[in-house]
Amino acid sequence: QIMDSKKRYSAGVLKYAQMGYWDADYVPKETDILALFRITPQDGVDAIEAAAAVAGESSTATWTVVWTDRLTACDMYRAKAYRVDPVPNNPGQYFCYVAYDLSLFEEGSIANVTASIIGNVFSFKPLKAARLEDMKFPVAYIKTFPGPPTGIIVERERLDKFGRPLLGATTKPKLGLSGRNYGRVVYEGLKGGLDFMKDDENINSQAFMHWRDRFLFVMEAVNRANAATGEVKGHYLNVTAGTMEEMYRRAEFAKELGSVVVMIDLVVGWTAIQSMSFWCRQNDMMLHMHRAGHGTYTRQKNHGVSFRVIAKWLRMCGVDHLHTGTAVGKLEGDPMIVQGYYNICRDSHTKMDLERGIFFDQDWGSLRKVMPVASGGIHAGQMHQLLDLFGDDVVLQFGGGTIGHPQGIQAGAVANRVALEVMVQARNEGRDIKNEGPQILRDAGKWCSPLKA
Ligand code: CAP
Ligand code: MG
Repeated sequence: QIMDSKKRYSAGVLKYAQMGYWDADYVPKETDILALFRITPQDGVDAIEAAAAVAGESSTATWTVVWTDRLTACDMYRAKAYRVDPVPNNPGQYFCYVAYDLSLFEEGSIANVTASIIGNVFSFKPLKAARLEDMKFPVAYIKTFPGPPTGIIVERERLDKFGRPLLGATTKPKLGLSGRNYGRVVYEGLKGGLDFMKDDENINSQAFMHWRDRFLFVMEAVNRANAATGEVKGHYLNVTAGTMEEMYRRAEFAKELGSVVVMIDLVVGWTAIQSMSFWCRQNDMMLHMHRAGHGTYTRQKNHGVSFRVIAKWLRMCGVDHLHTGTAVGKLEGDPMIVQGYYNICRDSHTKMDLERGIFFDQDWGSLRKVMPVASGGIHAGQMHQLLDLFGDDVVLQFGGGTIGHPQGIQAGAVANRVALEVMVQARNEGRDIKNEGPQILRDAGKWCSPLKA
């Protein structure tokens, strides 16, 4: 098989196993970084050779042996593919496990991790497709990241809200509102009973509403809603912009206005995320992360990067909130797999759990926990399912499911808050909310007309 594949590809391409990037006897060290790739080798390419190539190209190798290897501690620096298993029910696909020595990576830099692990291999000719399914980081490496600036426990203390999920909503329409009208939507949602309102991923500073207008009207709405309800509420002000300088400027203004939280989109990139996290830590602010764009590389099951890996990287980068999926809403997501993402955000120690797509144990050291955010096409009628799937430490976010309410925005917020409160109460009384949920909601609808509507 190796001879055949050599014929198919230019000389040298598939010598990686021979070059030392495959070692079936290798036992990963406690301090190694591990990666699990799902690879689909080209027809005729041996799976072990392909796995060795992945290890090679994501660590030290190029397509041929180079003299200068001898000037380095190459035995240590070579990543080792050490296990290859066929993927059940997916002919032609293989899980390949690769171990990397810790000294290959700069401390505290996801940019550096990604440049190695996903730098070259995804367009590598001997593979039809490749997907990074999971990674394991040693505690020694985890400890080089400061992690979430606020975390779940401190967030709840600052909000003074316990024992239930938090409620939010994305302001809609996504684009086009003026600052004043935008502020009205925020006030109505918060006054009606939501804990947070939120900017959408693509609202930055457009002609119809410059960012300063938005920030001013939004914070006026937040302050009025706080005064009217006696609760601590917030709005995720999206500071995503074209340069770091501009993002800092917007974040400073948000802080000056008394906001407790700022938001960025995943598309700003790893270094920008770590920089904003650092800023939030310095300024006692929460960082809300909208995973805009992730579907371009997380959705396909045979190619790209799994969202569980993205969630791990983001917890290390240090975000306080992370969009992690709903399983029941408008966007793609298998319930068990989505629960796996939630575990990555909230566990102190994530256990291997193949049903939830978790391939490795992960000790999070003392990194704070990320509050997962369920968002995307959800509404009050699904409250029992959401509570059953995700428990209390989650923000349930209903954009259309608040602002599209037939009786208005405030009524939409009331419907969500009442649905949540009755469901939490029923659960706490030991009722089977998964099955009785719809009836519990109908009963509450008898005395709450927004919920009934
Ligand atoms: C939701 C949302 C969010 C998605 C993103 C939207 O609005 O504002 O961007 O939740 O997906 O634009 O679709 P609705 P995810 O509540 O009106 O659906 O959270 O999975 O990253
Ligand atoms: Mg959105």
